Amino acid sequence: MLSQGFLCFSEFVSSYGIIQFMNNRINFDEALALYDTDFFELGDLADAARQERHGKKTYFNINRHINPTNVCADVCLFCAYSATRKNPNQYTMTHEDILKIVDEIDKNGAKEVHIVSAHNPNVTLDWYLGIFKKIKTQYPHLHVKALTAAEVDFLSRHHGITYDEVLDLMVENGVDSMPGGGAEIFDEGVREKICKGKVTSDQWFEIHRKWHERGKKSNVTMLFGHIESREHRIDHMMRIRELQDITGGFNCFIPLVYQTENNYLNIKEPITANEILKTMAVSRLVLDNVSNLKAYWVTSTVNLALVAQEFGANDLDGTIEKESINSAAGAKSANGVDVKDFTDLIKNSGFIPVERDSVYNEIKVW
Ligand code: V47
Repeated sequence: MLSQGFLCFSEFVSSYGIIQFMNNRINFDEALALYDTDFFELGDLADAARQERHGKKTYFNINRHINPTNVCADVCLFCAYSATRKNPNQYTMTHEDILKIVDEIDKNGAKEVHIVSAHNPNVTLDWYLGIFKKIKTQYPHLHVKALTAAEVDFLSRHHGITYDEVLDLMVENGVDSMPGGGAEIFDEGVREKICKGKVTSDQWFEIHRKWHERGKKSNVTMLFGHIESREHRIDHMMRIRELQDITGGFNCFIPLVYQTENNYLNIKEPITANEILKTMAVSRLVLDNVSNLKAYWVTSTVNLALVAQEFGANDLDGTIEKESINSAAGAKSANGVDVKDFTDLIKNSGFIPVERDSVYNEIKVW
């Protein structure tokens, strides 16, 4: 019934009600039609779906991103972080450097450390994995979210071991969950243009499926606002929904807004706020089996992330403190936000700030 077009869609929603609408799983064409729906009507639908699951609660955590090296064997045109591209300042941290940061953030009350690196061919497998064991031994209460599927694929290729072996080593060394990076856009044609040679879409899903089969959770991202179309975004969401139906292992979907600076994609027109909010709303409605939708303020700005709470988002990531990948491409995020300011912003926008742990157990209502 929804596929009949925009007017019928509106009529359908008003005559059958939002809950009735939400009991129908949205197909590809219907998802595409949502983009042409009235902006505020779409927002209301996404908000109703959000409120049904989470009410007015907005989750965040006290975390820190660490990016231990920017030396990269892969070539992604959207990336400004990799030192092999436009960034001449190579760095590779030692385990001692990393532990020093972890010690600092632990003292500041962080509950999670998020560790994502470039694909560095000059360091050992133990450089990548041994750090997790050291963190877990010295700070057993910290949740370690680390290694994207792109890194897992790189380690497997570079060190001649299988995905299963890399994933087993991650578990052995204390990785608790996997971040959602490396997903970019799953459409193979777009991937060929923006990140040729990196982990393929099928491999990305294989790695996450194997991780979920180990009883572990992960996130999934989507890099949007570059050369992809709305159809590519919907295809991306549909592929996620399919694996989630099987494993239930994704905690959270994170649409990452493409940052335009210092990279080789040369996108002249940044995506509009309207299109960002519509994409948030559509993903809330399409991904009916992924509980959490993150408005990652580092790439969307804090202001738009706050508005996104009314377009389906129920999670604002965290205080972050420092981040290098998105800020290299122009995101104004390098120094994070203070927890008091962060929670005040959420409250003043009409939502309830709830500190969570990395797997969405509630820690404190602020
Ligand atoms: O995969 C790279 C993206 C990702 C640009 O799991 C860019 O909780 C925008 O995965 N503009 C890494 N984005 C970051 C990531 C992430 C971030 C926050 C939370 C979580 C989570 C994961 O950064 C990469 C890539 O898609 N990225 N360059 C750019 N120019």
